[in-house]
Amino acid sequence: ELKALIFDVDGTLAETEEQHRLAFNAAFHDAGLPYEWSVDRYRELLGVTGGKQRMAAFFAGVGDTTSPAAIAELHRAKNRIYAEAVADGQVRLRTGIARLLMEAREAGMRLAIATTTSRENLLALLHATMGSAHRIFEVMVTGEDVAVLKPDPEVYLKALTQLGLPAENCLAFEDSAAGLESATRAGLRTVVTPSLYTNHHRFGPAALVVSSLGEPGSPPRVCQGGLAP
Ligand code: XBP
Ligand code: MG
Repeated sequence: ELKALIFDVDGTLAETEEQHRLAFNAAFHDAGLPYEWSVDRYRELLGVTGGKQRMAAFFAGVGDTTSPAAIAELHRAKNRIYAEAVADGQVRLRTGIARLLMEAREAGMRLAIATTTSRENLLALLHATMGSAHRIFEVMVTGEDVAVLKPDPEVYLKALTQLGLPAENCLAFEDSAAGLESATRAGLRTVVTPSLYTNHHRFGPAALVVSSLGEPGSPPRVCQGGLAP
């Protein structure tokens, strides 16, 4: 019996990675660093989950010896820029997400989040896209709440613990191979909606791979709490 849905955030609830990429580049520029990540470069760099870890791997790769403290500060600057763009409405929920969340709630399903990003970035996105309706998520486990990021299963295992449900009563939603691996290793069945930056990944263990969770152009439904289309 299906009792809860657990959602990844970046790439799944919304196409956020382009805004993350632009924010990384703006942070590099503001710090006077000569780096600019192209779309193709960022595609590869996403193999490292976690923005700070991604920066550190990139710096190591180009022989840049910027200190971990300086990398952490750069990442904070990047997140300030990202949050501003999100608050400014630069990111929208992916097709079908708003309707799925509402219909799941109406059907008595519980909703949770399992993400690599920070709580601050998560809340910025949820506030901007669904206002107070983000309270429909009963459980939110972020990258700050785990010792090891995806593809490790920790974030999904924590979400299951907080829901108090076994994996067989839940369904995960992901957009990346690392996310799918994380959910699968937590024992979850997973629906994958590949995103702009992950559509070249392999999704072998997925229960289902679909291009989106709704029909493009389907009319948004207005509901209590103001969930945006
Ligand atoms: C998303 C990520 C994140 C974002 C940037 O993974 O890997 O690192 O790119 O976020 P997932 P931060 O969708 O699997 O959770 O810079 O905040 O880490
Ligand atoms: Mg993702």
